[in-house]
Amino acid sequence: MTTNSGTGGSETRTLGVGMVGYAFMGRAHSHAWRNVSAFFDLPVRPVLAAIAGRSKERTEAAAASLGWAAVETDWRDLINRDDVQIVDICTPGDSHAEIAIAALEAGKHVLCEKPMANTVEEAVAMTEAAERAAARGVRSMVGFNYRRVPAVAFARRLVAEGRLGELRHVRAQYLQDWIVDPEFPLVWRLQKDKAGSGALGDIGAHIIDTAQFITGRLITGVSAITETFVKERPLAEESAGLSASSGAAATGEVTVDDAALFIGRMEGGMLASFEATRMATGRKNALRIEINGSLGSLAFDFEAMNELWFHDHTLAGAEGGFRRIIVTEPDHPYAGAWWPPGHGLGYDHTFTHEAKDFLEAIANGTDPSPSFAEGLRVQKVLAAVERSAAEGSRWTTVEDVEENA
Ligand code: SOE
Repeated sequence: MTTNSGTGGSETRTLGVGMVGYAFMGRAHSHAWRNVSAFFDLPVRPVLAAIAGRSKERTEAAAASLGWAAVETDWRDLINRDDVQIVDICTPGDSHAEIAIAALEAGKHVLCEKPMANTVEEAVAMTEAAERAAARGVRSMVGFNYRRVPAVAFARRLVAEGRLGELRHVRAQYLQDWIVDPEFPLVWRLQKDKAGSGALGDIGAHIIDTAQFITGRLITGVSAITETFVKERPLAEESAGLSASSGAAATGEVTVDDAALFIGRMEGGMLASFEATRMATGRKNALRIEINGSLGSLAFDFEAMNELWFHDHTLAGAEGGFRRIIVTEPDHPYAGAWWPPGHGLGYDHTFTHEAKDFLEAIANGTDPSPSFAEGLRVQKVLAAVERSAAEGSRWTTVEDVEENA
């Protein structure tokens, strides 16, 4: 951590951030690092020190538009910079393990995008590296940003306060439609070697984490089906030039799932159902979750992310029913730092909240959540889903995955 003398004798501690990758997630994270100190009163201030990407030209352009001070074309040079104390990994999953482990060993705090890794083996190695690093005061966290939606964090609070009573059901969905068109190209998210899995790891991981986060219960076993509806797609621009011959449009095989559905059991006797799909026409980013308990229920849909629906089953029947809570009050999680009640937040705020929580944990010397160990647990559920689907929906427990990892 560096200490800079501010004006007027006041001192501001700063932490240099080095980010790897600059596409969608890189842009979202840059925005968060830039504005977090303006809205939250933090013990440390992040500095956008350097950004890494393979193409010098594109990385320089990204640095200029996103506000990064320096550019590296090799992530190894980024993690070795003296002005970088936090490494923020926003690359496809196939590079997470290598970068995260090297950064932790170099003594850098690590924020890693989800899903944490492409395999359980990688996630185990990352978790072991994180535990060794934590013993030296080096922190790590997985970027499950939807935990930081105020309504989701508030749902967890209501559950923890016992307002739902004994928990019985989780019904979770993550519905998108951005690859419905069969002409949509074979981008990295549709390639198993780069992304690990398809809708399952990309968006299914979010609902697994969200369900476990709100309820405080882990998923213990699953029975799953997956499907790839569009099996061949035009090659994406960067690879098309390599294999297109004669003028005929080159296509490639989609090696991941378009949709993954599974039922599961959670700790404490809960039953759960999950659906992750990129083929739900008309649904753009519908992360939805409903939880039913003996004393009430909660329902959330990210497409109306400032709202949480709560049914209090202790009220007389005539007064019962779901009521809408607009989660923008000063005593709602995160909300007080922003606008007056009713002036809603958006997707970008979830990343700002993530940056805030990570910076506070580093400054206060506490372990941030979701830890790499929590990310590993999600990874094991993803593996259980894949294994179950490959074996005709056979019931598969997290323990099965641990035994034959
Ligand atoms: C693409 O499906 C994607 O960008 C995910 O990768 C993100 O994690 C999710 O927040 C939105 O959708």
